[in-house]
Amino acid sequence: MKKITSSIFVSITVLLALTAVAKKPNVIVIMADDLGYGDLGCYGAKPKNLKTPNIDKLAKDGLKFTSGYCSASTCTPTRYSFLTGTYAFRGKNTGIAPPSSPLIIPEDAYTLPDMLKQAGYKTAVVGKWHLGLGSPGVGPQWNEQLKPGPREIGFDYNFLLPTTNDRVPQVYVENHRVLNLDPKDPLWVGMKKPSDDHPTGVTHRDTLKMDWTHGHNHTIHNGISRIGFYTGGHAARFRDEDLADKWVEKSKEWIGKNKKDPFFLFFASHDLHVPRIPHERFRGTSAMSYRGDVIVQLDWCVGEIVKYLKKEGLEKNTMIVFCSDNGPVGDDGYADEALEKMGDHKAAGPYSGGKYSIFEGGTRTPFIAYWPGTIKPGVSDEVVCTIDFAGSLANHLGVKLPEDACLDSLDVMDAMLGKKGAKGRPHLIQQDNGRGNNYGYRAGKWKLQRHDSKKTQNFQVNKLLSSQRGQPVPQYALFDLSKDPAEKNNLAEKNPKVFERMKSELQKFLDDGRSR
Ligand code: NG6
Ligand code: CA
Repeated sequence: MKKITSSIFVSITVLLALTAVAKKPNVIVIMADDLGYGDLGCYGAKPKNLKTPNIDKLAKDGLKFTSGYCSASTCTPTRYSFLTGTYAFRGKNTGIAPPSSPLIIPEDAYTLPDMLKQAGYKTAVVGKWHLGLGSPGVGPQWNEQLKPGPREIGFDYNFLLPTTNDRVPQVYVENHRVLNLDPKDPLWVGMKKPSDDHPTGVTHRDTLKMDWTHGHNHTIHNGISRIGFYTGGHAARFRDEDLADKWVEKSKEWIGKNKKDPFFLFFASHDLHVPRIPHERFRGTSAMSYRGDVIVQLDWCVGEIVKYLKKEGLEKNTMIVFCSDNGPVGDDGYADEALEKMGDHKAAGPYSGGKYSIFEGGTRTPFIAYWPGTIKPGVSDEVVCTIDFAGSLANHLGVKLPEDACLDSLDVMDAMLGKKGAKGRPHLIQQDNGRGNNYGYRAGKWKLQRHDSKKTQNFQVNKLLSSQRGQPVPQYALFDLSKDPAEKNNLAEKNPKVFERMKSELQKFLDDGRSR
């Protein structure tokens, strides 16, 4: 009798556990690189030849956000905040990471993938990393074990482009190793020219397949000069043209192996970051220079992932969120005709600024949540941000975040799921790069700009629209986004009370060291 009761008890427990597991959706975050608010068909891109049918389908059958943000207008701080749930300006060395940066997320930090593992998930990152590898003060040991890295901060698996592809070296990192590295041809990476006769973008400029416009003139690989120098590791080097295919291949492979458990995949595309080098089959698909062609390539990747989920019967139990790491840029260092072929295309949509800027164009970016059968198709104006995944998913999965972690990650899960009456963020801090340079602060319809850096007070950097280049900005300005999305009309003097309130709220969140 005792035996029967206990076996019934065991079965019920197993059943309960299984039901609990069934309720945990797989989560795939597809993060584009330098994709602007207006760069997709579903966000109003007009050019006839810029077709993004697969992402448009996510938007049509999912929830398209019109106030979806990344937390910074450059890559490293957005990714830092995405994984730690804390604004990057609170951390050290969180600006754009150089080629030899050590891991900038402290090993003992509680991260989004840590939280998901606690909830029983398998976790992986495939694609661009750009958060450093190796110990503080040491950095990446390219010929040895590359750690700490993603696996030390919560990922079970990683297949990476270590920094960003305009930085050296052009090799894949799988878990702790450079893939296909021949020990007889060690990889050396540095910021100083290794020998007088080392060919660079300056000395061998006429051999380049794509010329540089600023920076990016050190070591040449695949006919393209980069930021930083390297030698060796020849067998390990990849072709820029093959990155997108590789991300898709490795993602499918990993999902295939891990589909029995709930899984979290961070699909970190390199498109449309410079150097923009589409695979041969995508060349000329957009009639908008390589910048357009890699948007088409990115769209293809999204289509492949969705197709694979369907094939494996995973689509209904997988939440996909599509987003970007910062706003758009035209010339970001290579002569790829992005600006020249932009025509009337408005890469930042109705917003001003773009990458590097705290104007809306810097951080207001495409944001689509897709989970067929669970998220009702529609459009949402609620404010959501890439920093909110930890807080939102934790609540959904019944995990309690530690008090001293994910300090700015809010629970906006109901808004992401499009639940009726659900509210997004009441406030959001936007930053440009690094620590405490410039901030945007949005609360409701109001947007405060705070430019602490003298450089941007004199010159609001905007490489996207040359007409706006070099416009001076005051340290503080106030805008009503509901009437003035382009932030042209400074209302600070007309609304002194709102202006003072916004200034002090922002200051309080900076001083408090947290906002949740
Ligand atoms: C800048 C690079 C730019 C790009 C950016 C990082 C120069 C002159 N400019 O320093 O090309 O690499 O860093 O982009 O070198 S991000 O999207 O990864 O933040
Ligand atoms: Ca970026």
